[in-house]
Amino acid sequence: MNAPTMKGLPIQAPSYVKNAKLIAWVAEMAALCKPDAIHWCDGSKEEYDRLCQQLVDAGTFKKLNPAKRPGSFLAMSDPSDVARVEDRTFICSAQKENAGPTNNWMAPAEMRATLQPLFDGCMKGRTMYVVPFSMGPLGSPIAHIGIELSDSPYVAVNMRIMTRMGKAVYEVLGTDGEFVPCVHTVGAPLEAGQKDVTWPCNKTKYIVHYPETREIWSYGSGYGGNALLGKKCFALRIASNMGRDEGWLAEHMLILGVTSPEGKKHHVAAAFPSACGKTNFAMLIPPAGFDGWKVTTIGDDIAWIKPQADGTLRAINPEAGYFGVAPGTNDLTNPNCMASLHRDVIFTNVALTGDGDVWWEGMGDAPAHCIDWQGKDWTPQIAKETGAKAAHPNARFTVAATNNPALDEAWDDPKGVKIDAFIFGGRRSTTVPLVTEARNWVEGVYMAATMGSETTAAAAGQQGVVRRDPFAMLPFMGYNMSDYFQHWLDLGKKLQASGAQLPKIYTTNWFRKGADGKFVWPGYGENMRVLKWMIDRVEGKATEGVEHITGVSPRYEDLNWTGLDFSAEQFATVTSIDKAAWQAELKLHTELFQQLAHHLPKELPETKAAIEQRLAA
Ligand code: SAT
Ligand code: MN
Repeated sequence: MNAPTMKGLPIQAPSYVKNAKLIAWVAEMAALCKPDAIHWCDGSKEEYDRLCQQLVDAGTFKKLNPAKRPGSFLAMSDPSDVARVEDRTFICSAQKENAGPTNNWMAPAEMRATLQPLFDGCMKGRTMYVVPFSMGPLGSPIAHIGIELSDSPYVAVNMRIMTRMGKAVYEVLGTDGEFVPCVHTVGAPLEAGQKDVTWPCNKTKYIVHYPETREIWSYGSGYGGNALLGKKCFALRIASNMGRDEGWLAEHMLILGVTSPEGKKHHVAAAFPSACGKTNFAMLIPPAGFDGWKVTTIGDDIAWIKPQADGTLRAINPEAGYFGVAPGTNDLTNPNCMASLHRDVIFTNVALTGDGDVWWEGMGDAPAHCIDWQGKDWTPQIAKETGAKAAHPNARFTVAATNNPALDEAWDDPKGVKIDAFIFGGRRSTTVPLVTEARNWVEGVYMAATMGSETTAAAAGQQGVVRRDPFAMLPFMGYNMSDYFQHWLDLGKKLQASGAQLPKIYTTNWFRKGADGKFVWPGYGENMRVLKWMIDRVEGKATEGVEHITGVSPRYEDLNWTGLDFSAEQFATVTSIDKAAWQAELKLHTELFQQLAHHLPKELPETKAAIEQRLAA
């Protein structure tokens, strides 16, 4: 057999790469994308340092003051490339109804014909990085391997933090192991002699998934989930398809451990839409009145959850780092996160201070002057006059999980951790109470399926609009949403049949506002008060609480208030059920069910009818 070639030149795969399918695929993609060179990433520190220096030389990275932030860099993106592009994200299943009404769809053949000319020569003048990565602990039975080809060194270094990236992946892959092929280009080929820009990207963007063939093709963006393809594209959109076919769950959930003063440990998986404080909840520090309680982080964004023979669910964090929202993070809201960011961090779109450090809105006192995320002068006075933000609202940090002082000792355990409870939390200024426990699995699935949330800066487009965000998965669902609801219901039945105690399901809303338009619930570490109530319920220790139309909520006296000044009136403001608001809310559930009518499990309208009856009573 002839060696695969690029522009007639043989592909020089390193000797430790032995997977023939991989080598042939790289050759095929190189022939299409026509890069000037191919770099097979080995994941070493030396390689990381070299690529970071290259990014500094190119002007993409600024090296931060090593006395203030050792080993850290700041990237400022193109102002047009700052968030996920949901309207440019496609699920290209063979049948349109398998993508479902919540996804953009195009027939695979048509999409391939669209992408072919865009990818033809798209890497000219650039290097194609071959990035081998494992989602989940290397070799874990729950883990899966991906290979990302990208012409962005920014992507290569971020992937080294966000995943288990490097040479060892090839050993797991062997000669004939399976991998998910992920191709990414910024879509900005360079003609001979053309000078590069610091953040190459293209106005045209396509984030494309082929669920049947488990492929990802991404064009035109260098930012976050558009470009770091292990994250939302693989670990959620493609993995949700794998999970459906193989009987497991790929969820937009953090995973945390809670240890009581007696040393008893529980694990909770919690789904919140993007930029709704997931990282804060995953790193929560228990407040006054919770001496001896400890919260530890297994994951901050994504959970892969597999049912076991004994009817329990075990979860791993497929990622190895955090790509978290910087603005609003400070020593009060999330001290563990701030401590994680002392060194070896890649910041994107925060502000640069005069002493070579970073700043963002909500970090603390504003500097007298800094350079904003667009490279312009920023002062508090300019901000007052123009409203200019120093950091983009979706500015991010990329940091290794091992930087987190609250990292759980089992975070890298290939077996994962046993899940005792699920939380689904929307961002709602009205209607939805602070916390509700579902009376059973079906009711929990109903509450998760009908969850609404106000949109945030994590996605391009208008902010603050309420939209239905089932399971906080709306932008990340890789197949028909109603089939996904069915998958959850089926799993519940299966676990129940095995006689195991099902995890309890909760909904939370930290974001209710008072008449003055301000948040009433203090949130952050104080969320421990709600978490403790859940754990007590799981343990069968808590009082009965109060039963209402959608489930069970605690009474004021059911929570521990030591160390917090929060009155019964304030508690009523965040827990009250407003009949008129719920009548309006249920109309929106009806609209959602109309939209999702194809394959909608009958249990959901049945549950809705029961809620309506309770509301009318
Ligand atoms: O998809 S990103 O990782 O860019 C951001 C998010 O939605 O959490
Ligand atoms: Mn997320």
